[in-house]
Amino acid sequence: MWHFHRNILLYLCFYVLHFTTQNEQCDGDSCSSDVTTDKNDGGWYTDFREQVAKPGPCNVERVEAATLTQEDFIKKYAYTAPVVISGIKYNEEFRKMCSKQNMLREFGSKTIRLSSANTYSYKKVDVTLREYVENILKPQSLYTLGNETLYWFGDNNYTEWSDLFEQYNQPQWKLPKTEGVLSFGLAGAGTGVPFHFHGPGFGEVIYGRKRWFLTPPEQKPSFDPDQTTLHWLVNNYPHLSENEKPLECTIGPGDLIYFPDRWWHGTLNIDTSVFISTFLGPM
Ligand SMILES: O=C(O)CCC(=O)C(=O)O
Repeated sequence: MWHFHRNILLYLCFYVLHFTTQNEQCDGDSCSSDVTTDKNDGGWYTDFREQVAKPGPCNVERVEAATLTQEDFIKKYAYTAPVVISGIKYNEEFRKMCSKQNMLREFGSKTIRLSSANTYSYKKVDVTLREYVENILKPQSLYTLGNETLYWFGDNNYTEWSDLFEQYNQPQWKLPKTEGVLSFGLAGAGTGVPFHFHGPGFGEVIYGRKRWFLTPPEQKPSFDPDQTTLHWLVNNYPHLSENEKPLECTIGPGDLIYFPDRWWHGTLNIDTSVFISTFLGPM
């Protein structure tokens, strides 16, 4: 009888411990415990057993949206350093539109184009949003190659999805002579895009959490372009010296990350995540 009660007690302790600590997990010295999974997850719930990777430390500079002027953005970050801007409040309507229920109701039968989650995104597959959500959107397995993992990010049809895109307010900080092109996505826990680079841009998480890794243009990270970010995190990251480690930050709803031109970046979704990037290109 005592064994029976003891087992129940141990089981309860495990659950209490798990639920009080799961948003404070981190790798490294400082935790991203301030970035938590919002209880209001828009229906994109991620069970803790599906969280195959943890949030990490945040050593990218963080500033409050309300205190960052356009002038400071240009002076301190636009051409030189990434920054995480917190407290973005102007996309609440867009956020409501991205709830699972609303997206399936409004866009479930529309076609989306999935890309393989490797650096050069070769493979493209067209499916309906409903098919993706019900049958393809899954936590990443450590053993699946990036080029065998299908990820929805970009290749958006702005005409068919105009109701959604028109609702998104682009970041208020501007780079002279550039304009933003939007790229919207939804992906499972543990998925992400391995290291790559292109022009400057912003990434915003609408639901879920996303861990970003960044290195300057001259510091190419060591990675296999066909392996997933999760594979890199488990197999390469722990062996990096402090000098080789990328900058990183885990961002959640209300955070916006900016990456300058040609900075290497890789991403890893901690939860099932809805996200949107604004790529800045010449006008
Ligand atoms: O959000 C992601 O997972 C990919 C974002 C990205 O790589 C980009 O914005 O260039």
